Amino acid sequence: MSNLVEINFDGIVGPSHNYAGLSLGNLASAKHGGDASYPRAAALQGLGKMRHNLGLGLAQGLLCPLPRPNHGFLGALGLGDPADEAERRLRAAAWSASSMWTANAATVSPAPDTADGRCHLTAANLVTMPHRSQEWPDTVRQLRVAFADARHFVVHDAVPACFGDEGAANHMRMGTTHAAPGLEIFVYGRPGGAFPARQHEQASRAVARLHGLDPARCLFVEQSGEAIAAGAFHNDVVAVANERVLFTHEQAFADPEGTYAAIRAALPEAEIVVVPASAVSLADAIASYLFNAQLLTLPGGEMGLVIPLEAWEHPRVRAWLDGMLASNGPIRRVLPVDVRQSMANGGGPACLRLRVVADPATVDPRFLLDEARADVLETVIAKAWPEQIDPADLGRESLASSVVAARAALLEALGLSALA
Ligand code: SUG
Repeated sequence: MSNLVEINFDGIVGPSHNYAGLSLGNLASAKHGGDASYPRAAALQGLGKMRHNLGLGLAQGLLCPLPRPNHGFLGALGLGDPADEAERRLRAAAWSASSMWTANAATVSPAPDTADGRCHLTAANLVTMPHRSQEWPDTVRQLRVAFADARHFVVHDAVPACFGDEGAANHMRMGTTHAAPGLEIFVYGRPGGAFPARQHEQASRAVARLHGLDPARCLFVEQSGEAIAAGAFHNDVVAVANERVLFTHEQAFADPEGTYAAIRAALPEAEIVVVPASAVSLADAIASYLFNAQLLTLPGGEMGLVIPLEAWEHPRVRAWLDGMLASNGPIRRVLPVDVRQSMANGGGPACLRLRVVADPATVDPRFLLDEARADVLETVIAKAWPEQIDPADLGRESLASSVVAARAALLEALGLSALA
């Protein structure tokens, strides 16, 4: 009997975590570009979130950092001299730990949704941002180890680079339960605004075809231009769904009423919780990352919202959350977590995880977390992760060797040295 549950695969924050200000349209990345970063603290915060969710009784997975600095990327760009300031951003790109945001690793269609009854994953090409465009070949390699059982999983290469794809951050799945056939909602942006629209409609349509989805259970929805212009570089900064609930800002979609109507037509049980701009403006939503939350079905059946501390501490967001909890809505618990190091680069609790509905027994167990494995990770991170990185350190040989050694120690501790 298969036991389909939602497993959240969090990216372990890599040892080269730094603030290089690389993501145009991501306000936090721009604001913190040039700051010192604290990779050890960042990875421990991420691990703390994983332990938090494990403690709620939920299945928890992990994905490992990718090899950095990426010498292949540097070499292909002809970059050699670490002293050349003009090339600073490109060099920083080769050091980016951005694969920690595994919501961008792939788009996932669980087995109940697909024509062949297997769970399909398509790696995201992430072509809009140079530092992210180098992720997918290594991501695919890792996904093919974690989800190697071909009876249950299919891992696809990224779609062609002419169509930008940012993975699950622009994809929502709704249904009566995780194990029931779902409605898959793909959210794309239209270019031409102040900031790049990273998700191309044709990438979403290609993923839906590759996964063998039923067109009657797919929606392709345009993200609102004003949300992108306000800093919602991914849809998961302004909306999140879980089972029958959609939790969204009223300005998330280009046609909000049409979107809600289409969802209700496909899923009559849908409950749509809309946060009005009069209570929480788009600017407040993006500064606090209220929607970059993990909306989770807890073992008791009620839903909990794992939000960043920044949202809990924001007065207008807190007022709205207090009102929501006092009402009789479907979200019964609010659970704040500290992921401040990731937040300063625009990555909240939801960015740090890739959702896969699957039977945990079909996943390579080295990618599943329990308390004992969390202890092992904590020991390796505390010992091997650099404490601090100043942007000027990027390119230094001594830092490169400690970053490489730290990742190697992690892979060894997990029995995953083949990924080195
Ligand atoms: O792609 N930040 C990431 C944040 C990704 C958030 N993911 C989701 N919303 N699902 C990005 O913009 C910043 C890197 C820097 O500036 O150093 C960065 O890549």
